[in-house]
Amino acid sequence: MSDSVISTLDLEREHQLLKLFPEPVRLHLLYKATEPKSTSFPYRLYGVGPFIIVVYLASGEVRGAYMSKPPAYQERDENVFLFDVTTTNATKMSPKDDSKIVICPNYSYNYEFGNSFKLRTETVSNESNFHVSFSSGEVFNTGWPDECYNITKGDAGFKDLELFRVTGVGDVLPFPWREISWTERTREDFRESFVSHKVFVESLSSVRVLLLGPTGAGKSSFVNAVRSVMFKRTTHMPSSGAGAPGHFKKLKSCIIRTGRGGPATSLTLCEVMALGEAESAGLSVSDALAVVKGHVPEGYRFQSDTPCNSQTPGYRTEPGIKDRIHCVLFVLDARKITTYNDDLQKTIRMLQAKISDLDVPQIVLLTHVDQLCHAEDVKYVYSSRAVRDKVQKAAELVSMPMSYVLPVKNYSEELDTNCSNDILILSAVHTLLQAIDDTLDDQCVSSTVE
Ligand SMILES: Nc1nc2c(ncn2[C@@H]2O[C@H](COP(=O)(O)OP(=O)(O)OP(=O)(O)O)[C@@H](O)[C@H]2O)c(=O)[nH]1
Ligand SMILES: [Mg+2]
Repeated sequence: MSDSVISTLDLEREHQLLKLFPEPVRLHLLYKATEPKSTSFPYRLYGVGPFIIVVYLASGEVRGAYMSKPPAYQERDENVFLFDVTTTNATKMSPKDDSKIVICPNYSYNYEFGNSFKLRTETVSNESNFHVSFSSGEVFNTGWPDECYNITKGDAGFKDLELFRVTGVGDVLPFPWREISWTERTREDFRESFVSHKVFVESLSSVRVLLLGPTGAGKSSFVNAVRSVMFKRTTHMPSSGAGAPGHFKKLKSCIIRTGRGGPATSLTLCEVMALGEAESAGLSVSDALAVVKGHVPEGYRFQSDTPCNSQTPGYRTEPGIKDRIHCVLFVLDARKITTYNDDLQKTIRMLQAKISDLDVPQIVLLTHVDQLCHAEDVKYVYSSRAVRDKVQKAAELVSMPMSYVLPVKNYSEELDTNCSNDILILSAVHTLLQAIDDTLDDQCVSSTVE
């Protein structure tokens, strides 16, 4: 069928129709009755299935049938279903009878879906004539009234008939699960809103975001990625990807600047020792909480077996609002989300519960998504089924809604930044700052009320 032929199926109905399939699918138009140059209908039904036949009635109703394989003489198709589709809903119905195709000796083809939907086609001089009949019949319970249409004879009740091939779409979903505009304009808008962002509380020039996660998850790389976006070229900090895994053991705060040598933005990203994959290893829950509350001095070297306490040099006994952590970012590797061991999951859940008690917002950053969706450009992350599944798994792991999980790709091997990746990183920064603003706003309102 030529590309210029446009289906009668509008986008809303297509969207509803696609929902009838458990797996993501795409529809390819193979035949359209009102297109004069169409090849005959039965000919189009050969080859690889599955197929759907869609009948458009002048009343606005759209009905049809699905066949899981190309029809063969008198052969049953166990997976056949009938459907009704509106702009807001699609209903699937099973014909209780076996669906069968009857090929008559006089070269007319009958496609029967139980008694509910019958389609007889006759091809004369390479042109197909149709006779369509719908019947509810008590046994079939489709709710369809008994109706018959002779299609090519210009029956008043009939508008069009189309045949589609249904194909799987692999990793790419027919509709993205999060909307974002991947333009240069969006990148500039996000950058501008970040540069001009002012913390809601006047006494606070910068908010502190703590990155918590297992070793190799991409904590240092995220700090690096945010700096790279602002510097408009990839930057490399000694802590990112360098040394043996888990070598980073200090509390290190990085003020993000608007550019190289530029003024500070309102964001400070704080790194600490990685969370251990065994209970006794890595950053302890008590040390993590001490950092969140603002007790731990900059540069403090963590030790798994000795917690930071009031005897630690530089320990802040009465931390102020500027010493505290204003948001915790759990950094997790999308490739490992289903294989993180029980000890790590337990630590994350324990931290979450205690951090919630401190009224500090928490967000999940899901890294390495570029290695899941095999897409060259990260603008496909929100159309990737694999990424969506991992976002869902991450949300389940931390018992948070999916909207709190932000997929990113950190700059790792590239020398230059690029628009889509910058947008993904800047949108994560935007979400962080918004979550902090909302929490501070809420805290200010409650303290005023008290
Ligand atoms: N492809 C890809 N590689 C990444 C991504 N994030 C990090 N990496 C790579 O993963 C490795 C580990 O990243 P780091 O940023 O050092 O991890 P970390 O969480 O800081 O680990 P520790 O400092 O050991 O706690 C490095 O080689 C990074 O280049 C990502 O989103 N995509
Ligand atoms: Mg690191």
